Amino acid sequence: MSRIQNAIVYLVDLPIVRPHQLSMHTITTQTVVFIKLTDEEGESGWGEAATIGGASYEEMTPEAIKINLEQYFVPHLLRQDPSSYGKLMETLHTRIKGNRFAKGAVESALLDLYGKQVGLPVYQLLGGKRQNTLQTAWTLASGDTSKDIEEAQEFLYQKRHNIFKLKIGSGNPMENVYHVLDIKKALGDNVRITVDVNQAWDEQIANECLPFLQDGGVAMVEQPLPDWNEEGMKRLTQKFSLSIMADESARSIQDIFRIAKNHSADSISLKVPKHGGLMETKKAAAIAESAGLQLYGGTMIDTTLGTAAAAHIYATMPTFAFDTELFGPLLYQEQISFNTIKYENFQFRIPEGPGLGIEIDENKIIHYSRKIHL
Ligand code: MUC
Ligand code: MG
Repeated sequence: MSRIQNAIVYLVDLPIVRPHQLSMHTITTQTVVFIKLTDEEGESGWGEAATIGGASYEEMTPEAIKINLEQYFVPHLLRQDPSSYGKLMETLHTRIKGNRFAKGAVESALLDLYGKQVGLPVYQLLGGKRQNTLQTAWTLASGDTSKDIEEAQEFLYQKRHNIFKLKIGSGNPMENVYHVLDIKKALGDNVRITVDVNQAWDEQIANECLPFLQDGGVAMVEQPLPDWNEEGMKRLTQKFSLSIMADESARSIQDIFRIAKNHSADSISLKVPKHGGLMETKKAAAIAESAGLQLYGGTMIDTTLGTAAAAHIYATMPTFAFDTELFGPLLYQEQISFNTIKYENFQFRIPEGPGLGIEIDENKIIHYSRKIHL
């Protein structure tokens, strides 16, 4: 088997189509770290770590991910055989603390490379695909009610999305509740509306706002409380019938085990970077499933590459009660790949391999790479 001969890491700032407002940050360009592993035959495998707002979403900044990949990960990868991806990841998990986003990027690159070497799609390496398409939500986050309604109506008309997630962590909580209810009323009963608070409320605000959202037909609320407030999340889970979803509080598989054991959420948002790779994501889903928690196929607003990585692992899993939100590629002004992911009939198609099935446009990545050296 051809061994890894070279590794290169890019830090890339990619413009998006409109500002995307979260509780802690408004995204105008999305920063993504790419790693390319090349074998002795010249075949290459790619992985990415997309982050949101520097250090505002996760402790790991993109700059730190790049340096850590170069300094601490690459030495473990050079001259190694990508077919031992499981063992290689085990070495990284033992030798390097934390760094889940970086681990996720490396594992994707290893799987992409190995899949290309043996001519198989990644989903085939990880259990085989259970479905060819997955339904996917769009996030309305322009910060403006009428713009959001217009955007959603356009996507409904195009049959692109009929599930909409609203970011409501920024600004006055009650005004945001009315913003949600106005959108729900305007879009009618055939759409699913969910909300993401991104940790912005305390328990008292949650207790004030959630009855209105529940009565207004909102299906699920993502991370209403800060990630540390598991007791509060548990009380909300017991009190309300709409699904309380853990996102930022459900990072490691140990977090998910604790949430499952204490039933401190009804549902879990999965994300490949958050858990530290595709295989960890599958473990996370199994732990959640064992406690009857509902699953959601989340995103870090990944490019076509990260979206493909998520799609390959999600395709091998059981049902997603809340479907997925793999809309990332649609938010970027330009794609970093020659091929793209197909969205039609409210579904997107799992990319076919070999590897992740994404042909990277390296010149595009170089074009958007940050020019200042750290
Ligand atoms: C999050 O918290 O879910 C995913 C989609 C989106 O709009 O924001 C991200 C992060
Ligand atoms: Mg979230």
